[in-house]
Amino acid sequence: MKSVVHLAILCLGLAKSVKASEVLRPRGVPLSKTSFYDPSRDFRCLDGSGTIPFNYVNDDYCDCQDGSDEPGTAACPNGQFHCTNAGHSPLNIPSSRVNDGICDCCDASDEYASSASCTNTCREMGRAAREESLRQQQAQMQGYQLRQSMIQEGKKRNEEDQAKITELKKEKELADAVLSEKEEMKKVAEEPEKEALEKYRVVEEEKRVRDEAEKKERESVEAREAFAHLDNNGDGVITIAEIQSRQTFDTNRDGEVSEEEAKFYFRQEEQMDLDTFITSGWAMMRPTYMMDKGMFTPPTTFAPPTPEDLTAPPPLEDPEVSRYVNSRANWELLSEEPEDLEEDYDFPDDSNEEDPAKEEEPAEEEVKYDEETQRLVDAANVAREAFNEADRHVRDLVRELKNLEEKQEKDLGPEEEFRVMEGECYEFTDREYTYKLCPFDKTVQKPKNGAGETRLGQWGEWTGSEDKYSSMKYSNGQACWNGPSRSTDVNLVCGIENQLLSVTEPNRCEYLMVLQTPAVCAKSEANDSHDEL
Ligand code: MAN
Repeated sequence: MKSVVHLAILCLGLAKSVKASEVLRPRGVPLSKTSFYDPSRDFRCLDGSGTIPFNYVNDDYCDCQDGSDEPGTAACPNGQFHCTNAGHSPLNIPSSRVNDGICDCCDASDEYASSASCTNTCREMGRAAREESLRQQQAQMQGYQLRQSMIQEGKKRNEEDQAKITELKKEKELADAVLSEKEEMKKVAEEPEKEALEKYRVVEEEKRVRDEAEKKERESVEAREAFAHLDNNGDGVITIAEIQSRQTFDTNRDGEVSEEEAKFYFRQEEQMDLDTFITSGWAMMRPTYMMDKGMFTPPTTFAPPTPEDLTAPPPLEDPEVSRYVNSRANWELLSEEPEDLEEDYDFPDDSNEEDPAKEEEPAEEEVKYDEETQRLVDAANVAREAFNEADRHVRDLVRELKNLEEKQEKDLGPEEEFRVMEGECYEFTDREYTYKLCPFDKTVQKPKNGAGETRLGQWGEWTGSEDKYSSMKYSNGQACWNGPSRSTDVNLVCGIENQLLSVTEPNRCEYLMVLQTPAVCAKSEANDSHDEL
């Protein structure tokens, strides 16, 4: 019984095969293996594991370990079914897909006994595939031609850069010479200037001491006047009661000068003599006193004191500082009742440059040099400026040279084909980020929500395995949170324009970019025939 079934299946298989390929072979056998399937002999399993009568081939029963006896059925788990796919490309599929109801082969040969009504689509598919292949060939051809232009341009730029380096080096030699010359001239000009200014150093110091003394004297006169004014009974001391008698010191404007308000100026003492007044009391009192007299304007940039300021003992060391800080009660008032103040005090508006506080202290006069000294200072200034300019020029040249030399150290392709990409950047945007690849420089990622850029790597090296120039590595990018620094691999594929085709992140903080560029387009057969034409 088994052999009858064998025969029937075998015949069916052979009959169909004949139609498909014109060469007699069992179903699912590729043309290249026809000789192993000779119906006039027993079949020897292709792995040599056994020999079976030929009618066991494709009998839907797996006899050989390698599945070679069942190329046209799904009987062997490891069998291979070959579709001829005439008009398109042949295909090998696992034989488990034979008659599984799904059309795998375009010639429908894998579904010869199933309910799937597969039709032969090989002609159409073949045509489309040939068209696509032609298109690709043409693109490769065009890309290859573009690559030639990139090579040409790259070589040209390389020469230009090289020439520029030579030129810059010469220019730097000259600039160095000019710099030394200017340095010498500066020295020569500064020597007499220094000597001439030496005389003035003494004069300037004397003047500073004089100004200081004058200032002290002015303040002392001012303090004495105020003291005399505040010392109602002329007994040579100012008491708390005397301060309380002056509305001026009603800092919280409640209509009376409380003891506390008055005591503020006395530092725990009950009264103050002239000396104490001059050395400390006046400095604290002065702003309030002068403001009341309309002679003092608080600085507009001065911040009102904080609550801590108001409880801390008043700092008195520096009269300039304490003069302002100790007017704390006034500031308290300022922040509490600004409207009232506007009425009581004549606050200057911001544009008013007449500042009485400033007016009191005469501006420091510049020491005037005699004509000869001034001439020497001017000459030294000119020499210094000339030196600085020469120095700037040298530094600019050094920078430019360094950039160019660094660029020259980069491997921009065996034929300089990648040089034109140096200095360019290519972008790719996905749902979340815009990525940027600046070849031979860096890769970056910028979130679309407007946040800052993240560096994904700096130019590292060529890393292609078969062809070194087929991929690049950018490493040492920004550190990944709790991980290594970010890095990017860039695979280069042939295409007719430089374009970043895709960016993915296969592993966290490891990015993969695909850059299309004519620079990697190899010569195709089409190029050869094109060249011949
Ligand atoms: C950012 C981006 C991502 C990256 C994470 C890692 O969100 O750079 O690409 O995976 O940081 O924390």
